[in-house]
Amino acid sequence: MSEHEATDDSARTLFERIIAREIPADIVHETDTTLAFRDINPQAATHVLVVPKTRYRTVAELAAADPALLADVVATAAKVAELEGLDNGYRLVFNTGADAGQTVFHVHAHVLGGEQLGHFGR
Ligand code: D5M
Repeated sequence: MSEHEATDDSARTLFERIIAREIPADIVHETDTTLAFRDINPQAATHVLVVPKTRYRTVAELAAADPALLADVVATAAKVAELEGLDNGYRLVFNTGADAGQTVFHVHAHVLGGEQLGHFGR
């Protein structure tokens, strides 16, 4: 376990348990370093989450500690968009912290698409 895997709590997150196959998920794609699975509460016709297999709490923490792994997450998101046929575009979102409504503190990219998306913000 790296020093980053339990920065503010010792409990394993939901996503670590999905990565370990302890909780079922609808997995879309997997690489050596990332896992992509469907969001349980979809906010668009296509809504997939991409996580690094190593836990960092936020995208800022990931970017500072392991930029190559952040690049892997973005590349997996692009692969998911290709596999899901999001040829007309998609949105990549990293909710970060309370104001953005981040609920799971294992960094994850939301891949949203498959329909015309509304403008984001409030
Ligand atoms: O996004 C956290 C996301 O995680 C939110 O969109 C719901 C999703 N979620 C919660 N539990 C599950 C399971 N078990 N499978 C798949 N997706 C799940 P945030 O950016 O932290 O608000």
